[in-house]
Amino acid sequence: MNNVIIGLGNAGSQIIKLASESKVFNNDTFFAIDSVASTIDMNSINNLNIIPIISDEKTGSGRNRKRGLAMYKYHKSLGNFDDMYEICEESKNPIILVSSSSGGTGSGSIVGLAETLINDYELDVIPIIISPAMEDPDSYHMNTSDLLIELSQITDVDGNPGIKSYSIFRNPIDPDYTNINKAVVRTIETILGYHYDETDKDSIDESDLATIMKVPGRFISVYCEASDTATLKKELTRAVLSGYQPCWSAQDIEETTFVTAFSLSSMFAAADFREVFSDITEHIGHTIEQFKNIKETSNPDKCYATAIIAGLPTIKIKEVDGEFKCAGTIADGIKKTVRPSFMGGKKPAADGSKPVPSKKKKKSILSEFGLD
Ligand SMILES: Nc1nc2c(ncn2[C@@H]2O[C@H](COP(=O)(O)OP(=O)(O)OP(=O)(O)O)[C@@H](O)[C@H]2O)c(=O)[nH]1
Ligand SMILES: [Mg+2]
Repeated sequence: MNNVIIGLGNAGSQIIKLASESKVFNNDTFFAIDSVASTIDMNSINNLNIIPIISDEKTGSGRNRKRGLAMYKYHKSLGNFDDMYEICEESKNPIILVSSSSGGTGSGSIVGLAETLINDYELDVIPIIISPAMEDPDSYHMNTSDLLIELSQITDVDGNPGIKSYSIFRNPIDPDYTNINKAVVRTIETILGYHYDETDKDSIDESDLATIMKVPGRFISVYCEASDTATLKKELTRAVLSGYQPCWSAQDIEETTFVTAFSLSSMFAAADFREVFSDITEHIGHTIEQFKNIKETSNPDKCYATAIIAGLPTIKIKEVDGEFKCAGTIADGIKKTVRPSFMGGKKPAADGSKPVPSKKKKKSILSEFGLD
């Protein structure tokens, strides 16, 4: 059985496209669902399944989540997802869903898809949400709040919260998404178990990962590689404490029960293990479970590690005042001028001679509209 990974909207589709090009995945199935067929170039067509959800002549949802959800429902009613649902049913549980929160297509349709998979097919889903940079416009943040609320309201067939664990990335201000998209792909590889080498020392297996992924709340998951363990330690610490997945706060340390899974593959992994993760563990409080995978390798020039920290609270959202302060008219705040009476008199003739007063004053047409 293989995994199913589904990207929605532009951000979701771009990340899925990158994942489908990764050599790490093994026989997994990738779907990209977007309202713009051109999101994915034709070279990707062999690796991933593209499902366009275009409803009419207008492409995209223009950051309109309701429209994104409506397009999902419309295409669902046409049976356009039936093959995908069937593959999901036959695959490993959970199903990974990737979308940005800020747009319309992905942020709207992911709610409908998650609901369908959870309720109609009784599957688990793990949403990986790309949230906006703090500096992004208010509308991005409003869509994010609405998405997170809607996801939290999905219940399973027993009435329990439908989404148990999830991951949230925060986009950089710089719209070059190469690095964050790579980081998302590595997170998916890690939670699906692709970076744990077989070992006779401590090991993380599929059932351990299943346990970690059932821990309610947000998780942070990173994979790093380096040529030596000192550099690896720095990379890992940076990725966990100040990476694309927002870190927990000092207050969260008091209020959170952590579950961790750390893996290290290096020449002296057993001896180096504690040191490599020491900066991270310093920031972790009460831990109910710790999983480890320690693999000693024969390559002195390459080491790599993963860290999953689960059970975290959600991210701090930028709260936006939804009131739209509507602009006034074209002349808003501009006062009508009052002219001195001499400015309203007849202009001198072009040759400089004084105007000759007419004997009988003719009433101007404009006087009817208030002008003398
Ligand atoms: N990390 C990442 N973010 C992206 C990418 N493409 C767009 N974004 C961000 O995603 C947000 C917009 O979401 P999109 O995924 O483009 O929107 P959509 O789901 O296609 O919805 P529409 O509004 O209908 O186009 C913005 O914050 C973008 O900066 C990407 O490839 N990677
Ligand atoms: Mg789009």
